[in-house]
Amino acid sequence: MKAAVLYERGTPLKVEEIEILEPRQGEVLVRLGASGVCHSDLHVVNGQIPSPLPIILGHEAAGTVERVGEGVTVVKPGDHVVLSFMPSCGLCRYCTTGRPHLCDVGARSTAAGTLFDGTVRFRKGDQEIKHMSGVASFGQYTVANQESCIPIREDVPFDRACLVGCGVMTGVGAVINTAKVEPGSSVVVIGAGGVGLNVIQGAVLAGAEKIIAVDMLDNKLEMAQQFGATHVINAGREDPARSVRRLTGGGADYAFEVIGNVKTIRQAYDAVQRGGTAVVVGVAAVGAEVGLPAFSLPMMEKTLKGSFYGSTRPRVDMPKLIDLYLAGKLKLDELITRTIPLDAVNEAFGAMERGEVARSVIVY
Ligand code: COD
Ligand code: ZN
Ligand code: ZN
Repeated sequence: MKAAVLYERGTPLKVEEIEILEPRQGEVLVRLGASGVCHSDLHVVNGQIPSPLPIILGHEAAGTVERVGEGVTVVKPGDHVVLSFMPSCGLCRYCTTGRPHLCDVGARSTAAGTLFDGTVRFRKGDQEIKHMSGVASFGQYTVANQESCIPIREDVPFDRACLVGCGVMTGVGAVINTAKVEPGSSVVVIGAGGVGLNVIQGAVLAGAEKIIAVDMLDNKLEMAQQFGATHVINAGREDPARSVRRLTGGGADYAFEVIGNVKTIRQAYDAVQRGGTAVVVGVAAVGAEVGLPAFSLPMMEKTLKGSFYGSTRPRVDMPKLIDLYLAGKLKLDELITRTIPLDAVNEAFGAMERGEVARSVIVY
């Protein structure tokens, strides 16, 4: 099959023919329909997210089950699926306490770039190729653990459905699952990119009253308004924390950092009022540290909290998000700036770096 392989950090992906092996016990061969290009894919290319190499990137995907290995019970050939980029074993301490996105087994195998059994299903000659997050969707097919396969209804196009696999779940879930924003709250979203726009529409779903979007680019702030932001701040022209305090009369109830930058994490913390919660969605470089005024943690009872993958319970949340889309209550069409062939994946990284797109989506 054709796939895009990262051989060396800081180099373009190589789109080439590679060998894909049959699914083994508990595994599923998926014919990919579409894959979003997310900033985390680029983070792996430039080394900000460490990963083994060579690897097939792509972690925001949907497709059709082609064949299943022995013992697969959750899907059958022909089923449409979204792929979860954190396969959850169902048995570890996190899975059994309702936090499948923190699964021990999933964390280990995704860090290793393998499936659950510690091996891979991609090869080029004698060389093994790793799987990003058990999804590896920058290719025509993939083999995934059945634990990654989330069945969905068939009346939603793959280029929409794939977005639920990362950006939409990560953003909407940060609001609904991680922060549990209450109706009437004031919410600040720092970074109105592919994920930040979904934090904004999550805040709309939660019934937030003020939704303040912060970005450096006016085109992103226009999109933010389209997704439900009631106010916008261009961080290149205004100090975000100060403008937020002015707009909210002292600070917001919630702030979300959706960039992965220590400076904007601090801005999120400063933007919340007494009793407020700052939620960090963006992943900063390994080793980066954030300084905080320590007195304000107890004295202002502020909370600083991380959110990974929107604290997703994929089998419940992902079909629900698709239902919301088909009911006209969640925007997916508007997230897709471009649909592209696999060969254009490197150009999609360029467009992302230049801030031109919410999402480029590879359609197979
Ligand atoms: N102030 C304000 N806005 C800024 C600043 C700044 N200093 N710097 C950048 N921005 C804006 C950009 O203009 C852009 O609009 C936005 O921030 C970033 O958006 P994108 O589209 O480039 O990136 P996303 O939305 O696709 O991804 C953002 C993440 C934070 C999710 C991602 O980069 C990340 O940290 N991923 C790891 C987290 C994770 O959960 N990974 C697993 C799979 S995603
Ligand atoms: Zn992603
Ligand atoms: Zn588990």
